[in-house]
Amino acid sequence: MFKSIFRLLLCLGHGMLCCQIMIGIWLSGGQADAASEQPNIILIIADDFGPEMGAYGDLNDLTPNLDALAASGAMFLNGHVTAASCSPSRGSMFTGLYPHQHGMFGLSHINGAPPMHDDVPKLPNELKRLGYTTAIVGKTHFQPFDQFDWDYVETNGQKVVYERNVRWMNEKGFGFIDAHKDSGPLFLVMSYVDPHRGGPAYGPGKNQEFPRVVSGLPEVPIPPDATHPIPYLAVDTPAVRSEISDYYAAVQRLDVGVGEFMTGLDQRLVPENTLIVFIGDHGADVTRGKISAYHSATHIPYLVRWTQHISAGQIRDELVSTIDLFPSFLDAAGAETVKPDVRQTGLSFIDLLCGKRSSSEWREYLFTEYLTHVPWHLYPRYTVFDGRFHYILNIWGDERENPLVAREYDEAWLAATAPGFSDLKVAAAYARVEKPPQNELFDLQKDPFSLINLADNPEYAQLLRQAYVRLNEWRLETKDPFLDSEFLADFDQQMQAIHEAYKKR
Ligand SMILES: [Ca+2]
Repeated sequence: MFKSIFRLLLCLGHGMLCCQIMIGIWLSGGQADAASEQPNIILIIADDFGPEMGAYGDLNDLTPNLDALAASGAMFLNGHVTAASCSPSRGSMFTGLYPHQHGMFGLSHINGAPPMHDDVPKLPNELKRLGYTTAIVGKTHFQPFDQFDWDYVETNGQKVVYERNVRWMNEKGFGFIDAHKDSGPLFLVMSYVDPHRGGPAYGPGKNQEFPRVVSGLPEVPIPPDATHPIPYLAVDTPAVRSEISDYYAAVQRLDVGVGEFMTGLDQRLVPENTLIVFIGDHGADVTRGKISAYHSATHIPYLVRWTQHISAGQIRDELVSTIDLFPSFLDAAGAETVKPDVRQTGLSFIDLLCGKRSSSEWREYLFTEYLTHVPWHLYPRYTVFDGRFHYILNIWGDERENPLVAREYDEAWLAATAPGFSDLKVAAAYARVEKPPQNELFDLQKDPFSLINLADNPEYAQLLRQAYVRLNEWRLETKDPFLDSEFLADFDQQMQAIHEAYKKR
């Protein structure tokens, strides 16, 4: 109770707002009921979505509903996932651990690929312990799924089912809310599939497209010739515009879906008693986005709304990670111990957004990693970002080629690696994707799209050393098993064996 009052008093919305809140507490005799102390928690995840929103300055400006959500609470400018691959990233959301800690190093659906360790903290289980009813609607893509305690998951009796149709998704979410909203606080994950690519399998000649229109949405997809390519592609051709317009059409559909979900949500649950977070699970599926380690790979939209607790219109530049979701949700839910597991290093952004923790007390360095996607994409790399400089350590850099560059379906890749491509700076950046050096260092302030590698520039030698030392400290602190070269060699062999078995199927 002390904690709740303390937090309310410190909320950024001063004056009349705090008066209203205090009156509410007095009217309830100083005993706010359990429901009002424990907000409903709604986590909305978009699949393969970087901050391509109007609110983040995207030139196509196609996200009025997401922008409205951003304006109604806090928008983090420096939100990142832990890894730019679906399963490892999602594992971090639900455990508060980095992939090298939770153990699901790559995609979870390939036979033999490692699942998360049995003993990881599990977000829905912890919230259930605190009285929540839990549900996940849509894409899951993490294992061992059955050890996570969901009260509601849509299945066909054997496995989880979901659709790209955003209205189908919303209908399932509303069904869960309507059935359980009177029985205590809810934890609901809405995990949309857009703007993930869809269609046939990856591979030469099997161009995997972004699905432009699904179930009639969007009603008016952006035309190719009006589309601004995603800026960090740094390539603009008619073919790129055509492909990327399909990505943005999928973003339009996501925006409609989230907008309609928000409308229905606010009709069902009291806004001041409902904490909402919107994130992507990593950047767009284009070169130097998904499945890489660049800033653009892990940078995501990161929005938080909690009406009357978090003042609207906050634009924040702290470095936040998806490992912060776990402690933040437990904090909001009133858990006595915000960090139930010593391995967790996330921070509660509730404290930050309500003024209990100042910006100067927040983290100075943000860490990400990439280990593998499917097992035959193993290429360990680690990054540290201080808000300006982004350092990437490629463990096999200068030694092995990156196995995941054959993006025959990626028009920017095709353009930037074609003979005669004239922008040498951009060509060099794309060449580094295929043959990474051991060290990459970018000044995001001067070079926002990570095109100029400063690692070999003597002027940055000291900064490079410091970044390497800090990164190594983090790997030691978080007990990264890949620090052991024998562990890495054994894992490499295991992954190759899985690949051989997969090819013989
Ligand atoms: Ca994804």
